[in-house]
Amino acid sequence: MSETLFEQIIAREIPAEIVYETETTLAFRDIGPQAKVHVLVVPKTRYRNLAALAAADPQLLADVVASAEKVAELEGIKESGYRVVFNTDGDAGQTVFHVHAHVLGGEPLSRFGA
Ligand code: IU
Repeated sequence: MSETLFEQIIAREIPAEIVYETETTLAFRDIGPQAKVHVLVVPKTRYRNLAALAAADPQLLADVVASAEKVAELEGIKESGYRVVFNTDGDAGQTVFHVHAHVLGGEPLSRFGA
């Protein structure tokens, strides 16, 4: 049994619109986009959040960051600029406890806040 739906997406057990894949990462469109471009990049190995990933496997974190940049390039937003977000726990609204980078862009983004 998978820990989160993201394992099932990685295993191709449930569909997702995949935009990029490497040996260690998978990128797919968010089902509830918060910007014109909203893609999630996940490591294929599950860690609960950014800090856990960074502590356990810094190379894998670097792979996620490199994949996020590649997604920006593929989506045509590398030059205009984009945002990479890792939500962590309650107040940040993390709902899926398989670390993922949100890659957001394609339009001017509002600043951070509540
Ligand atoms: P969060 O950082 O944990 O809040 O982000 C989880 C995201 O995963 C959220 O933006 C959802 O819309 C998105 N998502 C998805 O794209 N596909 C899914 O099957 C599930 C969640 I579950």
